[in-house]
Amino acid sequence: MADETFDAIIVGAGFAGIYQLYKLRNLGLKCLVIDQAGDVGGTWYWNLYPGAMSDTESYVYRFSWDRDDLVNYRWKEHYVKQPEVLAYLNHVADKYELRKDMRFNTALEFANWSDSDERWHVTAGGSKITSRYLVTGLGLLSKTNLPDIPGIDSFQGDMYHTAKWPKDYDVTGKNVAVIGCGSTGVQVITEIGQKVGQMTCYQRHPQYSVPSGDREVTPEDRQYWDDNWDSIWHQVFNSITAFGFKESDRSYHDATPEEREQIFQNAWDQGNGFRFMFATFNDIATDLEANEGAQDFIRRQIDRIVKDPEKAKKLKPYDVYARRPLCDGNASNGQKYFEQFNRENVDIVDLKEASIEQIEAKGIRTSDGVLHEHDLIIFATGFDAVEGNYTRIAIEGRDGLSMKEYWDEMGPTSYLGTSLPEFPNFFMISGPKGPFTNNPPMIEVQVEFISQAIEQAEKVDKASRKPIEATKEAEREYSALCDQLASTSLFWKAEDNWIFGANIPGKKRCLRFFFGGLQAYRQKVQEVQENGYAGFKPFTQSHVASA
Ligand code: NA7
Repeated sequence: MADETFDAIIVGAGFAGIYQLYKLRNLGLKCLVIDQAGDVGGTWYWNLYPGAMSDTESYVYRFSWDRDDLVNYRWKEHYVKQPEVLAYLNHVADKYELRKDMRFNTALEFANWSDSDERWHVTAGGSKITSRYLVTGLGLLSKTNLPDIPGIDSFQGDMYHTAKWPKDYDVTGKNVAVIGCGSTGVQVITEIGQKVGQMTCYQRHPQYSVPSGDREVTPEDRQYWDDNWDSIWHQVFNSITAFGFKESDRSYHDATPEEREQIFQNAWDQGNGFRFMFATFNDIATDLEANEGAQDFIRRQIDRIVKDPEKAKKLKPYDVYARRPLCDGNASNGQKYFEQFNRENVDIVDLKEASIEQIEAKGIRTSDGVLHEHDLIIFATGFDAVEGNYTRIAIEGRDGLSMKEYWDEMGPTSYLGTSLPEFPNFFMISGPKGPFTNNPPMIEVQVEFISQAIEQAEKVDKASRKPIEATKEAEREYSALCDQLASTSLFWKAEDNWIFGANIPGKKRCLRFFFGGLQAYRQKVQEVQENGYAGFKPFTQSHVASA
């Protein structure tokens, strides 16, 4: 049987795949989205754990391009929870009838570029398909990290990674272990503290978590947003983090001790981890003294909140505040993360004092000889982030070169976070060295760049058409730019940080993001376009005309 043919295959049906399909279909291309999940949603399809929410404020955790939805599609609170994000993405898929070009329960098994017919040859869900373009929207965080703990298979209770959480699983009354206190762990712990019988949190590094400040959307909030959508999105796309707040342009060193305290307090009261790190002062993430000021403030909040001094001691971080900033939501009783540890049924094990030695039939044995009995173990242990999603799939560029081989040699590089030399007509959304920002606006910028490049290539007549391919030189220069932008960041100093691949044994410790912010990234992309797609081999009509 002849292979099915498409103009573009898009892998992933989350924010990225949905918008990419919408854009490429509007160009008149015959597209197919494939996803191993059973429906749309991407990250939000899989992450069903209790407390799952976006820690970007809800009004900027959506698509900016559908103004009608911004005004007419309502959301309840200042932070969207997993069911609401999933419902929103389903709504967009329905509204634009996207599902007719989507195929679910269909994993990408193999993709290979052939120079002879200038097409991608793909095996997915057992079928063979080909396309001119291959675009991946695999998400930054989808390959789970399950630590290799001795005895893990002997546990007789239930055991779930948060990203593989069974729908409607009930934790009520259970004796629960939560391993990992990152973004996810903080959310789970906050949500289930009041429901479980007993909970022990196994913490390797204490966290600088800031409350989200979540609350219901009021008619005044709604009115404000509806009156200001243009300026809201203008600000987002011209900011660093794209979180909807104005980043501070003031140095910590230019403020008096009283002003610093007030500024930190205001940010803490208003809520949001990114706001606390980036809207207080402009040097928290780059200047150690400023960073220590922020650390000290958060430690004092922990001391103030947590009544048991022993628990407070374990919960207080002393390392640099330079991981992805965390923020915790409100449980249904209004309690936040650190307040959970005032509950009698919630305890904490400091793994630096007693590490996990093994998992046994009845629970977790720590190195001090104690067996902590549990009937549920929750692994909130994160992901093999960024390139982990790519290297598990066999995507081969020119001459059978796999992405894994390419990155084994080069490290997880790219040109603009979207393109790779030797991988013609291939684009990544949220690939390595993309901007470290709120995801939906960043996805929009990349999808629009990719769509415009494809539009230019499609204008060339078939006989003279050339594939779109980044040059090695451009990739090298762009990587050097990323390194330069990150060189002053304190993020390098944080241990086991997934942003540098340091949370997974054996992974290369190097930069995986563009730290210049969304505005600078947009400028870079615009420069590339204005200079005739500089850094790509010639592929547009004007290239053909001048050849
Ligand atoms: P993270 O942020 O990578 O956090 C994973 C947590 O799991 C973190 O606290 C780790 O400890 C802990 N961990 C990992 N392996 C182990 C082992 N072997 N033993 C004990 N503890 C362990 O993942 P999340 O899912 O929380 O968040 C990922 C992103 O998803 C987040 O940034 C958002 O963008 C959404 P550590 O602190 O490194 O010592």
